[in-house]
Amino acid sequence: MSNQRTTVLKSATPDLLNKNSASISALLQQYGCGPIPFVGTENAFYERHIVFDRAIDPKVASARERFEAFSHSVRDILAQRWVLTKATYERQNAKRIYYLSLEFLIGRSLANNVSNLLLDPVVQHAVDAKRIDWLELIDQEPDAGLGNGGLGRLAACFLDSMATMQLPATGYGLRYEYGMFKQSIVNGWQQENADNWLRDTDPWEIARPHEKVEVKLNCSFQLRGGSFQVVRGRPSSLIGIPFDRPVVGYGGKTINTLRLWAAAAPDFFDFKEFGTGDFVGALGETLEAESLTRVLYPDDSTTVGQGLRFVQEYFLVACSLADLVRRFQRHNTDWNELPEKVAIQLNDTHPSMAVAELLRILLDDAHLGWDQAWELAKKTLAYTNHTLLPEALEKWPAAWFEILLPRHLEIIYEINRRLLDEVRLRFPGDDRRIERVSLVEEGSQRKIRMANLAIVGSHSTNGVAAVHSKLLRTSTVKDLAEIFPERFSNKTNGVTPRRWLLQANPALSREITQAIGQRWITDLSQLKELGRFAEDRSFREVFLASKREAKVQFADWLKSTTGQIVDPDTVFDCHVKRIHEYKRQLLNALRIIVVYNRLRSNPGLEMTPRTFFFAGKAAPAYRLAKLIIKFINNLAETIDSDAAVRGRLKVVFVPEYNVSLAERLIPASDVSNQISTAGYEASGTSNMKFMMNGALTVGTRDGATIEMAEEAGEENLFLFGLTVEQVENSRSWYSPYWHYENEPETRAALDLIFSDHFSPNEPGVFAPLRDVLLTQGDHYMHLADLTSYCRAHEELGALYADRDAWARKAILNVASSGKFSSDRTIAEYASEIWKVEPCPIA
Ligand code: 26W
Repeated sequence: MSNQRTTVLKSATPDLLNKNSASISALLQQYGCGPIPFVGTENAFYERHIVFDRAIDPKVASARERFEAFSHSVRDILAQRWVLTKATYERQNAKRIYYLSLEFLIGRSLANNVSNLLLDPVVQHAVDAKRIDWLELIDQEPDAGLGNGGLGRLAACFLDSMATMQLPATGYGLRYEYGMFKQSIVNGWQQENADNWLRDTDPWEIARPHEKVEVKLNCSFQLRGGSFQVVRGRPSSLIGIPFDRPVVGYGGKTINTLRLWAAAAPDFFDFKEFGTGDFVGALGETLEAESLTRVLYPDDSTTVGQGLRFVQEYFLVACSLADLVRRFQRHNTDWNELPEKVAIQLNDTHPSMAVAELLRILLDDAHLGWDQAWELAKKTLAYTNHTLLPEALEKWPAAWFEILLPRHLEIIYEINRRLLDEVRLRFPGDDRRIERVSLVEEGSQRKIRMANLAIVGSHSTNGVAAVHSKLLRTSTVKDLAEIFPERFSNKTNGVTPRRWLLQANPALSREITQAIGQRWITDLSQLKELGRFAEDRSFREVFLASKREAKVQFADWLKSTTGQIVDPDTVFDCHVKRIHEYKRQLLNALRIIVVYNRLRSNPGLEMTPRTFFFAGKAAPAYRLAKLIIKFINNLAETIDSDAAVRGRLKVVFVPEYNVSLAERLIPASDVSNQISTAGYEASGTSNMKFMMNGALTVGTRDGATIEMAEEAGEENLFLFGLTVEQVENSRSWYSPYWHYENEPETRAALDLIFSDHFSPNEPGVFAPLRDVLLTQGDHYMHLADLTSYCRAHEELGALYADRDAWARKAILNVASSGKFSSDRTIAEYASEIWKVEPCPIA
């Protein structure tokens, strides 16, 4: 760890407030805040909001009303601190971080804010005094599901770390009225339902209409028959209304802001149309503008090339840059200072139009010359890549820029002209190279390569795990990395230990704190102190007991919400993430079928009873992913109705995977499956959450799992399968048929699927699985890894039977998970990319 980074980490660790203080006024005093009017007594802590906001008797308040009142009371406590945070940043004119992301997968906020504000004793007091059902109360809050998966959740973890480390950071995103769709399962199939998460008012957001910004476009839009149509050549504007959400750092010292933009029509009203009686027509304008931020795109793996998404991306960029430039100009007069005062991080290419937009502002609004504008823009911007999948790399038709943003297209062409001139100079005659690095992809339809734009137009490009960063540099954008080698680096992902350990797993957290004190909460490297407790028998016992407590709790929750019954004395073996071929839920299913076959043919076989949990959503248009869900559900049903394996094998597909479900399931897991085809999972972050919570990993050498094994020692994980190099080298000759023909268990598993054993009433429904696993060549090499996966599975089962040995390994995993705190990741971004320092609230 570099010295600089250590400094950022250390100075950023807040002095913990006195956790035992049960008095609000004492806490407020510690925060340096004055008293809150009307909070005379502890009893009035939340009741006053029921009385004054709702004008009802607290005795008759519904659970939802109690949730709102409670949240408002918590907001009261952070409000002054929030104001103070903003005032400090302004006064100090501190260098700011702006994290631009189309996704923030926040989850719930109440329990998180209570915990980060150290309010647990106050809440406990109110809950006891008023006999509140706390679990029912927090259950009233919908998950803020403004993201698809890993990338969106990473953004949320980063916000938590930046606030905890007292870094002056703002998140910028979109206020989708509908978040990630809700998943239900009907006859085994996924069904999507709208996630109307803002149906009831959200206590955490504050609209700031007076800080609205105007976004100018070169065309207009019409909503016709439910689809969005472009009207060319009729310039229009949209208004962005900011909605702010507090981001509470642990210890409650810094409260940063997540600013989400909602689209609205300009304020003017067409009186002429109104006068002629077309009242509805005039209002139509409003409707069309607002539909822009109506819904999150539920696709995490393909760029479906939807025009509305293109406009969403520009809208986020234009609103955020206008806002941050306005703030910069309030305190600075010299544009040359921009990179000293502003660091903008682009979360994937989704906001990469920021390159062209910032140049437009510097050229057209600030009237700088090209060279100066170009240098300033590059120094201000930085880009993170999250995927190597070619189908997920964004490319937008040049024609769309022409219609909507002709000035931006002009700027992009000028960037490209200068880039290609430079490349021609350095590599004379290398036309193929010119073709590859160009920002423009020629073809039947000209396209702009957004990753190339982000790399060329910024000073930093990073991947999210060592192996991913290396592949990015040496393969995906090799030519650009050769031209700008100094721009490339790795920043291995992390997750916030506050949400994912302290709050999600109170039983284990308690034992950790008992053993090593509470410093781990803001300095996760402290967990290494747990290492010596692996040899402590009594610690192993309390460790196993805490795992069992989490399993029982999960089993109870599952029963009460879905009716499914699982046995906490079986191994909880989990595979939870978006459903995608490369993540290989099918490989897991094949392994289960192999085990199923063994038990059926050998009823006396000794085997630790297992419960396999799957959860995850499929992109609505991804047909094979949806078929995989159907297959897992049919597999579950077949196994349930087969007396031969009852009590020894169970498969459960838990619907509606979201942050709250992850918080419940991960602490209850014994085994974490991280089994992507090597080279395809950029990092993974649930792998880290499982590790922290004492699950053992069975996984391939991919993404950050490689680094987890480096930290814990390979002997403490169950790694299997082809490596990145082996996958690459065997591509040309790999044939799934070889495995089908030479491995009896592989063949038997596949034949069982093909025989409609899992679909007796729907013959042929799983035929596409034969295509993908055999006929079409098994691109993700499921069959190549099945045998070694089954072997890892057996070793794992044997170890589980030895409770002591299992506990030892699990404890060593927890002790080795310190690197995977997002605090460490953010410390690296802060010192190596952003060059920002903590700005403690004075
Ligand atoms: C344009 C459609 C689209 C939308 C989202 C394409 C790609 C994405 C994301 C890049 C998908 C994503 O969430 N990637 C995940 O990012 C995590 C955080 O870095 C990594 O841990 C995961 O490995 C990576 O799949």
